[in-house]
Amino acid sequence: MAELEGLEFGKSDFVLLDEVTMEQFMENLKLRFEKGRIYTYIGEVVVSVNPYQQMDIYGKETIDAYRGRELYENPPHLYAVSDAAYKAMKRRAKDTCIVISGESGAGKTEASKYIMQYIAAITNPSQRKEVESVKNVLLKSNCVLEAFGNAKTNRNDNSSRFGKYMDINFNFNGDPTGGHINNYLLEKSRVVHQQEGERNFHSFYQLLRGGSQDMLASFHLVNDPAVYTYTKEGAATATSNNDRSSHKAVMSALEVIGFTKEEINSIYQILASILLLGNMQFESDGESVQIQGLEAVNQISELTDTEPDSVSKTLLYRTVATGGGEVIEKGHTEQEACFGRDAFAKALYERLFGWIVSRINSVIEVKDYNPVLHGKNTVIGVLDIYGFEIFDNNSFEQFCINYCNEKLQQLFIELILRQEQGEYQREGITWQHIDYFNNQIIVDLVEQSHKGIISILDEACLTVGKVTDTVCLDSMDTKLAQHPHYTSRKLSPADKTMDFQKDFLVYTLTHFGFLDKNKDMLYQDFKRLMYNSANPVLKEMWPDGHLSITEVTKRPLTAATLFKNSIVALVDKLACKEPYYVRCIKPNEVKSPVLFDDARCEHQVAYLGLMENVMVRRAGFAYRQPYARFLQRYKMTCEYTWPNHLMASDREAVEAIVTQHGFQDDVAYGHTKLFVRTPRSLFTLEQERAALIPILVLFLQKVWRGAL
Ligand code: AOV
Ligand code: MG
Repeated sequence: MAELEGLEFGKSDFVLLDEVTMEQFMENLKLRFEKGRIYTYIGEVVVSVNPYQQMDIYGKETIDAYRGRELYENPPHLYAVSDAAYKAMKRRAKDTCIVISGESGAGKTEASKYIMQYIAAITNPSQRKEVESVKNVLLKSNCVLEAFGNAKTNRNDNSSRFGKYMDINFNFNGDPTGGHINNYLLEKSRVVHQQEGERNFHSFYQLLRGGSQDMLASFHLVNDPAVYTYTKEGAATATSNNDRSSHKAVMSALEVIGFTKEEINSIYQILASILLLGNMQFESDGESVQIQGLEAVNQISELTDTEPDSVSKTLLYRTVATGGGEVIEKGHTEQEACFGRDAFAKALYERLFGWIVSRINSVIEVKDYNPVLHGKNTVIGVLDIYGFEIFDNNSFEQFCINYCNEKLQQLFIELILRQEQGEYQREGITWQHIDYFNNQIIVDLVEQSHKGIISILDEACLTVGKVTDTVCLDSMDTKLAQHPHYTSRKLSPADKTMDFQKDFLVYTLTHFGFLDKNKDMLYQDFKRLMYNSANPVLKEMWPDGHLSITEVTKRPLTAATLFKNSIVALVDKLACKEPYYVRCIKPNEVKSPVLFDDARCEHQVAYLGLMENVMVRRAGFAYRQPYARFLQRYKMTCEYTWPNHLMASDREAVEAIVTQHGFQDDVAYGHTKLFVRTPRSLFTLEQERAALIPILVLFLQKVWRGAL
């Protein structure tokens, strides 16, 4: 509630707006942003606007102010919801989760880090060593995952190019005992190509700019990203990241987490191999294809602990099983060799990333937990995924990212509704249904079997013979033309309004390279090459490399289907936890701390469904409070309750206050809480209380001085 801050900072809860109109909502949001109040509630949901400047609101003092307090006791803050999630977990042994959403650059990752820092700061007061070490690994893992999974995009200098869901486990004391990280679809195409103005993953630049001369020399690298095909596009791109100091931080984080020297070395050997692969060129004499300059082959074989002959052979040939069950070797065309090289580089990086995550998981995994001995093990999950994004060229990754955001939006709708409904039912209060846009129809458009976009894609990918993106798009156009939320460049070529559609997926499909990315093909030979590496770390990353070509499944699941399955599993995981939400808004496109771009912000407020959120929250009852708490705050405003009431229950005492102020028609009495329909009633009470406080203070002073 607004009680702790003056009204010059606007309303600290949108529920308290006089009227729920977009105009008032935006006015309040803007006012608060301009006054440096970046957080505002909608009930228990935190709306956050990226301040694009360092705020002095995350220090120890602030943490102490929020620790163990209730939401309404302090100004809105991430710490308050973190504490609420933590309290629910600790007091009621509930699994909770904090879901952070918003578009690219809106501040999700920063928020997730503050949340984790807060949880780390308020737990383990007795400083037990094992717990401290778990906390340390959890915090350090961020640094490593950002180095390998984030990159500069045109929307965010430190954009997450993977989705992250982290479970933190707690023992009955409420101290962290471990955790688990799930990662979702890393945008690996970035390894081999970036759009103009963007960079490859930070890790490459960190190695090249921060690695010691000795290290680089042993990897056959020079300290200049402009030399490597995969990093040269981003080499001159200015960013706010300091690659050199980050490299040091990552190296030390890897050590703290518990990666061995050999493992750390292997990680960087793989990065080096990828950079060298990228510079490899092929030439064709019309008959066969050769590698230009064999030095790189030797270097890569040295770095990957494989035979030089096997490396060059794998780059130039593939084994295929003929219809008759015969296994033959087929030479690549120059184009196939390039495709194979890039696919290999991408796969190396993707598996490296996956391996790093599972290595971290093996360190933080909860071991020897005995529920009988230790009580229930509870969990707080923190979800920080890649935000909704539209680029000039949208490809498969944007499709997946945006689909994921649709799924989460749907979960939000469902949970917020369900929660509200649940509360009214528990309290025995009849509630009025609120209608709002349900994006189920869009989710269906993507994921429905047979007629959804993913199905149509898969079908095209599994068809033998040449199906091009264009053919596939035509097939989609035919099958989906009637769908109200489907359009494509062909169906509406001049649709420039796409950015401002409420439903994300109504953007024109330019999706270039869609089919290849969905097929995600890597010749089995590369897998075998890596499986046969003498480096145990590398071998561990390629367990499927032992399969021969005749054993390989002919119809592997496509990338989109795998992604869909993982997101469905994620949603199931979230749905069974008590959710807390942080909804992030990006105030402008130019990273300015002062600019509030009204149109852009309004657009985000609309598609995040924040207005509906306020309406649902106010559906009938804007405000609710347990009887005891209400009484404590307002008892001074009523003669029957001050200083103490003599009634049979707190509820009756609350009824007395309400009746005395004449808003009995504006409330409903639940089993444990009072529900107030319009905020105005409460304002009256607040005003009266505010007027009484100075009198009360005078009174108390007199009592203390013994004058009364
Ligand atoms: P995102 O996670 O939502 O985008 P980030 O959390 O990476 O966005 O935020 C983008 C940038 O905004 C950060 O690098 C900071 O410079 C700034 N920023 C965000 N939140 C704060 C804050 N609370 N205080 C100060 N600066 C902040 V993406 O990962 O692209 O969807 O895929
Ligand atoms: Mg992020």
